[in-house]
Amino acid sequence: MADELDTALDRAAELLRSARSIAVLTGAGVSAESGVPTFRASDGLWEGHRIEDVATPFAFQRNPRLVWQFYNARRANVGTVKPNPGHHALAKMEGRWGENFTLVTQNVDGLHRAAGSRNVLEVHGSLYRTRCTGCDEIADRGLEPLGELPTCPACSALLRPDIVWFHEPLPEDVWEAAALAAHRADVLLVVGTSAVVYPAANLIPIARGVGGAKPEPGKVIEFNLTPTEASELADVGVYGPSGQTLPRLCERLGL
Ligand code: BV8
Ligand code: ZN
Repeated sequence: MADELDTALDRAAELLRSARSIAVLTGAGVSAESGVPTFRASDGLWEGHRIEDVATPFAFQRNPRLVWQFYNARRANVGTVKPNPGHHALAKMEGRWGENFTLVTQNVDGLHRAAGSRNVLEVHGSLYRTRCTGCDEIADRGLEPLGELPTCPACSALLRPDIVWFHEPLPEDVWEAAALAAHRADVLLVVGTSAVVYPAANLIPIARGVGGAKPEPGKVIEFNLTPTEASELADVGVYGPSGQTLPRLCERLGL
């Protein structure tokens, strides 16, 4: 098995050496080794909740107290964790490619920025931010516990997490930038995502230039524990914990 992983890492490094522009799509798996639970655990529950009960606008309308309980618990968890070597490896790669390196994350835990990544597109929002249901004010509130039903200091309306729930559109400008980065990418790294949530998962066919949208199809390299929905679109599959495989990739790149 080890030599299969070595071969995949060699191939991945070879593709990256000649890459001018790189995009990355990360999901919960890149934060797993930091102690942040992933979404699709075996029981289909998410921290003991059904997604419909805590991550949709209807859930918030129906029971904002439960939704805030869920998000305050995740904010508290993220306050106790730190980036793992996988996050740091991606920050190192950005140092090498500069503004030709765009990191698109579905994660809301802020760990990429904490590891030093700068060009980060949070397509599903962030646990650090709240949005006002009255005046739309968006504020970074750190990870301090927010009360059971936090209200807006400006207009006293109920605050909500600045998170994209299911059935909600992604922030237009962030999505446009992510799709452009994938379109321009010579190589897309797909790290720690089951690639089942849309439109984020569309970045993979966009990077490949499906439908002849690109003169040269981009190469896709998957970093995961196991093959996923994205695997058939991947040129290379690097299977192992990303906290170990990404640093080994950086070693091969001399970073
Ligand atoms: C939209 C914020 C339309 C919440 C999230 C049917 C009904 C309703 C909707 C739909 C439907 N069919 C399709 C849809 C659309 C829906 C969707 O895609 N649903 C899926 C589930 C079928 N999408 C939406 O609703 C989107 N909005 O479509 O709006 C619209 C358009 C215009 C105008 C109005 C409306 C919104 C999607 C965003 C939802 N919000 N997050 C929160 O986080 O609190 S999504 C949620 O899932 C997280 O963001 C998470 O990142 C994301 C994806 O999950 P993953 O990150 O991939 O995590 P997962 O656990 O699944 O996988 C972990 C992977 O890591 C695994 O592969 C594992 O093997 C690997 N791994 C584990 N450990 C490691 C590892 N890999 C490496 N190393 C390790 N150590
Ligand atoms: Zn307000």
